[in-house]
Amino acid sequence: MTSAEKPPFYISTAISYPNGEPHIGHAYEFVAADALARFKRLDGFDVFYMSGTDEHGLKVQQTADKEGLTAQELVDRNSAAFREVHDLVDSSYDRFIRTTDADHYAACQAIWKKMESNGDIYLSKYEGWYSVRDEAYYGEDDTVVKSDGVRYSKETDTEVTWTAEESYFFRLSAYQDKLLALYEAQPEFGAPQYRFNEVISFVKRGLEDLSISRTTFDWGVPVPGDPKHVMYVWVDALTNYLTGAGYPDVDSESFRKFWPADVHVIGKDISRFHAIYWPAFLMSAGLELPKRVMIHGFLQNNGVKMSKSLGNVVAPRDFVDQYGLDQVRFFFLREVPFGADGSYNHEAIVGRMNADLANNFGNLAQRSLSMVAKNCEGRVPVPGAFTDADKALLAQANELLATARAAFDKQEFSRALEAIWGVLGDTNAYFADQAPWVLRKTDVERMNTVLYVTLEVVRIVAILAQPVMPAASAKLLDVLGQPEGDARQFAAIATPIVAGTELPAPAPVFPRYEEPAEA
Ligand code: ME8
Repeated sequence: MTSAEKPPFYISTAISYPNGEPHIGHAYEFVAADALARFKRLDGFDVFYMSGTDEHGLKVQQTADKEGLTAQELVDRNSAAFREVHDLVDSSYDRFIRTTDADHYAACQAIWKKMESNGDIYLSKYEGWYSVRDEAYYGEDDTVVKSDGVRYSKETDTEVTWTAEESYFFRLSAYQDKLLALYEAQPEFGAPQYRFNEVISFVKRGLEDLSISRTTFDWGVPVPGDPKHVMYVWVDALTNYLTGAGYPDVDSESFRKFWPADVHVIGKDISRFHAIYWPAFLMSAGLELPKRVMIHGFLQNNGVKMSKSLGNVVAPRDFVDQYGLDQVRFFFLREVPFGADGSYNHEAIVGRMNADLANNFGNLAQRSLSMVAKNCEGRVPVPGAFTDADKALLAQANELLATARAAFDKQEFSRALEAIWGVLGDTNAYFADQAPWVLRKTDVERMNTVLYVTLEVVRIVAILAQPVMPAASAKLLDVLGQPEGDARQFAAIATPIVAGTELPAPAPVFPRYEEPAEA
């Protein structure tokens, strides 16, 4: 299939604030979105996967001031650090957008004008509380003065400051009913349900118009026709998803192909921006809405929120260096049901590495492949007639694609991996039960059949594991004699491994984690 014939799939992550260092939470989101992007590519889709950095706003400006840099210098330095994390975790983005990119300015100004011509933007004065950390406005009732005399947002515990200035407003209040109608018509617009429900309740409590421009600083996209205002950073940030698709050129091939986006992958702290403001802006501009907003939970270090002051922020690079990239990717997606909050700690990672990867998968592959190397002249053996046990196991392995597809379509990565590892568990039991090392002496044809069936399951699992563990799966597919390209696409699952295929010498793929010796 040429890319023009393939169905499109547009997936995005949030764009990160480059005011600080990337942390594990960012890496987690990149890995999840990347796994889905890879899954869809292997499943025959023409994928556009975008990530990037959210470079404007007061938070970035203030950080730059503190560091004695211009905002541009700060974002140039830190944007690169976020991009490096993508590369570190082998995230296969198609575009890394920076909101300082020229085409993004054009997109922001175009959507602004559309919303304005639809009568949804008016000039007034904003007076209220603003959290620079959250880049968000809060009503007085949503704030509290604590014993230190400082006023905080109740919800996010970040300091708020009084802001009074001329501002353009977006008529968000006019969208309450339309948004509720959207949620009703598309119950999977937001997921998981429990996080989406919070958004719905928020909208039901009533929406106020939203201040969407600022005049007290200039690090932002100028408002068309009134350049003393810059756009509120969230108008600018959300619009990145349109820019990536080619907006404002709505007739372009890419826009026609990729908009509306299939899924925006974001964290729980920014669900309102994505499931309330964003569809409202798009409705106002007369544009189609993304199909889904997938809201993931937060990763915590051993159950404790990561924070600089606690000194428990783990740099993605240290994590990957310690455990290995595929191991980290697997852990992220297997350990925590996507959507829920999760925790990482050394024991949990080592448990997954050793039990799921080294034992259940690596050992099975290595034992069956070494037997084939020694006893079958290094070629995939010719199987005899399949027994019921063989057939049952092969059937289970062949059903995995449908199971994984259904789970990935809902971003339920851990469910897909659980099903795959369930079949691996059954294959290990089968291998132990059939004892091919005994059959070697008593019934060579049966040994060949058992080895064939085992290699076939390992092949299917290796193909399905590619989105989560690209490097290890590729190595396994190499030792299974499966050439790069079509043989590794999901469509190849249905074509069994060919008896007689010559296999290279097997090499272990999943090392056990050994604790470093005490110094
Ligand atoms: O929110 N665990 O940027 P950001 C998991 N610029 N995910 C986490 C996390 C954690 N501990 N901490 C943060 C922004 N995240 C905006 C987005 S999109 C148009 C603009 C997630 O750098 C967070 O929820 O603060 C968000 O999805 C992403 O990391 C970037 O966060």
